[in-house]
Amino acid sequence: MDQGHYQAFGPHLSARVERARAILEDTGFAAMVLHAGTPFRYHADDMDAPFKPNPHFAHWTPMKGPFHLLVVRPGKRPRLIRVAPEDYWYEQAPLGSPFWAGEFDLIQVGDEAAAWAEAAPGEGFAYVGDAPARAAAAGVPEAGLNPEALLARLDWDRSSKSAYEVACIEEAGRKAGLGHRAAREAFLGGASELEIHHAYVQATGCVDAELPYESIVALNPHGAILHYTGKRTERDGQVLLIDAGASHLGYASDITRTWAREDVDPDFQAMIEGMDKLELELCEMVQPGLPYPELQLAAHQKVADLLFGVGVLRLGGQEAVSQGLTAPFMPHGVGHFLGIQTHDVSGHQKEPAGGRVEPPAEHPFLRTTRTIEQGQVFTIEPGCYFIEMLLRPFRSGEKSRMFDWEAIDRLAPFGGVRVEDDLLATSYGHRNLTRPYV
Ligand SMILES: [Mn+2]
Repeated sequence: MDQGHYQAFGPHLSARVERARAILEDTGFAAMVLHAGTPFRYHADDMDAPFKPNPHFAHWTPMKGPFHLLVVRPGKRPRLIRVAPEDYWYEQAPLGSPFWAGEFDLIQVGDEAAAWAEAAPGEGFAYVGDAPARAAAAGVPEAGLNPEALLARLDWDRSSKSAYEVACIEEAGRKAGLGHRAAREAFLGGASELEIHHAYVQATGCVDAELPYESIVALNPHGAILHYTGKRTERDGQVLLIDAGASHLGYASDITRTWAREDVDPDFQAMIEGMDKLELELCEMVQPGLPYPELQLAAHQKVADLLFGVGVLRLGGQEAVSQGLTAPFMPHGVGHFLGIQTHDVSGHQKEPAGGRVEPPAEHPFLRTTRTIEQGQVFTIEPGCYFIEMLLRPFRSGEKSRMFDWEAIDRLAPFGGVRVEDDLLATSYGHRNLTRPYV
């Protein structure tokens, strides 16, 4: 990563400090403690799940690991209390001198109790984290434990990305792009899903636990299982649907590509090419002021035309959408906010203070109902699948004749198609953060 990226951290943190001052004042708190979090331990086990920090903590610092506390008090430098135990079971890498450390009043302690003693919360404090009982015991008043009004404001702020955050997401996209290209080579060489997955992680330089989500590596009909994570060992697929991202300094990328070998059914090949084209057309629509749900409606109309073009539907355009004919083929939302979380917060939030805008009744899985604004980062990911449980109700009855069932049964063994990129909304329109890399 270039030096400019590191330099962008200072303004990112200054913005956090400035925003926190306004938010604390508006919500009536004197200070807040952001908690990195507590490892999640499996029930009746002595093992923890892979640790993910509290995203509100990660918004301030890319410091890894649990238990750290960040004390934010207007007028003072943010105080970062790092818990660095002596331990021989797990690696305790020394902090070193990361580029971000100079922005904090940083101290290190040996355990969680010492961190809380250093934080010394009291009257007027708010706490944001997964251990409210621990925070209350340390002195955070009841009204300050994950207060809804404060969380709504913090969530809303996270939907507008700083230049530093955009650079992190783009770097995560560059890494994922390396993985996607290696995965494609492995697929074309006849590899199994597991081998393709290994090619992916090798090329990104990430172990599985560092990926922002469990990769979907689906050959043939597995592509129609939307969150297929099986990675079975069948090889020589004709179609690969791969949905995989990477992480950089706590920020995620999220990319999907669908590749086919030359011996695939030409109509399925046409679906892949058509999906790629329509996805780029949806990306072209992105600009400030556009309500995100319009992308969902446009995606359905374009998918209708695609299915009509390859002969799967006997009707295209808005007429097909109105009759609900595309619903079984694209049963998910066209995208979601992206950032520290793969499905980032506040997609349904009405305003900074909170509230919720529900998605349209016909599109219950649409993850953002916001109007596009400069600084937002989100995915665009139209798809089209042959999912028997969703198609079955149409096989008989009035609407059955709108479908070419011979074509559907011929194409279903190839699974489905999805194409996904990560978009930044800019003042002039948008920038595609992932296309340059795969
Ligand atoms: Mn996605």
